[in-house]
Amino acid sequence: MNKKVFIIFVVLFVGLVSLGFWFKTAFFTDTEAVLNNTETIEETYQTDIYKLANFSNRYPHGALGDDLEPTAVVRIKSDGSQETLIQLPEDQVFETNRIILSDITADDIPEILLTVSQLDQGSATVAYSLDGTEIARTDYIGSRFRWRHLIGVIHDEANTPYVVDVVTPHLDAILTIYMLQDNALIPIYAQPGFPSHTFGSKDLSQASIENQNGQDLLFIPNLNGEITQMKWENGQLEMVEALKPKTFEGLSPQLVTLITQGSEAVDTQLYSVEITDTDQVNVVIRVNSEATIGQAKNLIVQTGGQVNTSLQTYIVATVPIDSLETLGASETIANISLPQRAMPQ
Ligand SMILES: [Ca+2]
Repeated sequence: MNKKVFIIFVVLFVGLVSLGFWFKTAFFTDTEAVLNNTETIEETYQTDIYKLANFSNRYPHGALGDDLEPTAVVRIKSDGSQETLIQLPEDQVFETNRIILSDITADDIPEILLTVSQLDQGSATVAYSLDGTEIARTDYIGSRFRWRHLIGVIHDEANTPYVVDVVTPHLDAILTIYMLQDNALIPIYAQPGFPSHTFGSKDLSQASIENQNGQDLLFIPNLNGEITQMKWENGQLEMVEALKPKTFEGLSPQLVTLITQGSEAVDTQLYSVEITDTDQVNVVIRVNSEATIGQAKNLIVQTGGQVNTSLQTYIVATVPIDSLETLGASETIANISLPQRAMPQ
């Protein structure tokens, strides 16, 4: 090989390598930025923040509305320093958007509770200590894309903690209660018929455990569309009250069902209609024509609501529950309804 040819080879080689680096930087930096910008609910213990991170699309299930799931838990100290406590292996993701910190070992130090999904086995509920060491888990469900909705920890009359989740909330919806035994969460109670989550919704608080006057109460929807309120005593769930769904005069039965039970439509997040935790409801409203969309927006604002976005004759808004009747009864948007198909482009 003469000198000239050799130099040309070197130049070409260096050029290709540089081009490769440029491509990697140009594309992957953006991808990583997007992946890590996904919204999650973090938790604080003492002064440390615990946060989900390192999003991946390697488990494209979409139970929570998209195919991006976190794969790591990081701890952020008050000085801003950050350390990775947990990084899942390549075949697993955290199929949740929130950290739950709750003590399950009765030592007054919380554990980190998360839903872990495995590519072939579906979901398990897993507990880690605050340093990221796994301390206990349920079995996996056993099939890909079979999810469980982790609700939290409930205490019985002796103040013993038990983990609560709903296995396959979009299918049999089996409310399950676990006790900690060695390194396992052992199911000791299981009852089907508690659809605690709407497929495709990012809202994991449709069921919750709340302490009222020293008593833990589980609030969870049943198949009748009621919110049941139960306590856990002597190894049994005891019904305290079943709250009937609110009635909304002037709204179509379809919309009322969607408001009280959530939407099965999974085309896009914009179509989920759900009660938020502040006594408000997110709605998609379709008005009769583009001419009246301005009036409809004004009405939403006047009744204490907020227009989040609008497109052609569709409005996506957050409104107080109590103003729904006003909105539905109004002539402006008398035909309040939910589109069942994809939003027009
Ligand atoms: Ca503990």
